[in-house]
Amino acid sequence: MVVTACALDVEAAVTATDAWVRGTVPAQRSTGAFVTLQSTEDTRLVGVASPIAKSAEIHESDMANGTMRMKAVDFVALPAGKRIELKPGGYHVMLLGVVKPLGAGDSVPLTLTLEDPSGKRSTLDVEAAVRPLGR
Ligand SMILES: [Cu+2]
Repeated sequence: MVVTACALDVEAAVTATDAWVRGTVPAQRSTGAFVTLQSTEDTRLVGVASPIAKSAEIHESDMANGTMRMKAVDFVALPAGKRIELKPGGYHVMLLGVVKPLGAGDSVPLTLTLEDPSGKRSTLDVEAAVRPLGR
């Protein structure tokens, strides 16, 4: 699925592809969401929201002393023309307070908030397919 946001007064067009969310088990309240983004102009991903989660944070994973850790970051830079992959082990969206189990066949609406260098914000709606655990 390809979604492109293009506001009339902003030159940047951001394309989102391969959006997916990791499936959950019944008691699980958080999970990761992933998407590949490409912008025609320098842009930043500054926020994410979803109706299936109480909140969402942008996280970055890194290895420290052989352990995978993650921390919240304020944004992900989307340099002009560069494909930026949010993926396991790298940048990802953390969905927190997930309100229902997510399984195969479900899809999760995500609203991405983008900010151009002048600070002007726009949103991009993406539908992310759930990938069952273990794949
Ligand atoms: Cu995370």
